[in-house]
Amino acid sequence: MEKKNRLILALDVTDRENALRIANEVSDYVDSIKVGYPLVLGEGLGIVKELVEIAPVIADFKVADIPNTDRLICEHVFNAGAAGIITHGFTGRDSLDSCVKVANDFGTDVYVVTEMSHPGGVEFFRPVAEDIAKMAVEAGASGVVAPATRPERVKDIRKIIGEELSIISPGVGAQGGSAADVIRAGADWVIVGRSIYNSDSPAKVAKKICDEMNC
Ligand code: 3DU
Repeated sequence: MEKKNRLILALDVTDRENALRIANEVSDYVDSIKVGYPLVLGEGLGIVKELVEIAPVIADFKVADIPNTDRLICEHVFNAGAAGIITHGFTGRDSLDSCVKVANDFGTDVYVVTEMSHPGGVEFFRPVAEDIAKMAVEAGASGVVAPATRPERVKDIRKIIGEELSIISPGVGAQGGSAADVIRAGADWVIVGRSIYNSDSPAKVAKKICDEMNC
């Protein structure tokens, strides 16, 4: 993904009309649009084909199954035009390898969740986050997902993954994280949803976040 604005829009609205309106409004300020279950269950995978006309799409399906099922999910998502997919890592190396193999065949990206950004993210993830980050490096993933709500953890994870992998970081705004702080801690991109799509002026908010990251 080309690093221009360091902002990824989390487009968790559930209808096509709003999705396309908001995506178009903020297209100058985002490097990518992340879609997940809310929008795809609302409108079908075809929405990805429409959104890629506006910006590259990352499919946040937090893929977490056996290798064969993971392969089938990745193939569908990349055939729909997504440039990247988010997977879990706790399912183990063989499952992650399966996703990375499909991504390599398509020339697309795999991002692995290390520790989640919500309060419950520390309950089970915290003890395994470093191991998952190491595995992401060894498996040849493109990057990891790490919490903007805990910039110190982003710093820890950056130390483990080095400079080659990217960190994409959700938790800015509605979850309390600061874009500038997490970029300073070592994230490459912030992922922002509600603060942008629930605003009366999505473009204004997106621009403000971009300005904040000029740090
Ligand atoms: O809190 P927001 O509305 O800015 O949205 C954050 C997005 O990032 C949302 O799509 C959520 O599903 C996703 N995400 C996390 O919030 C935390 C994670 O650890 C991983 C993904």
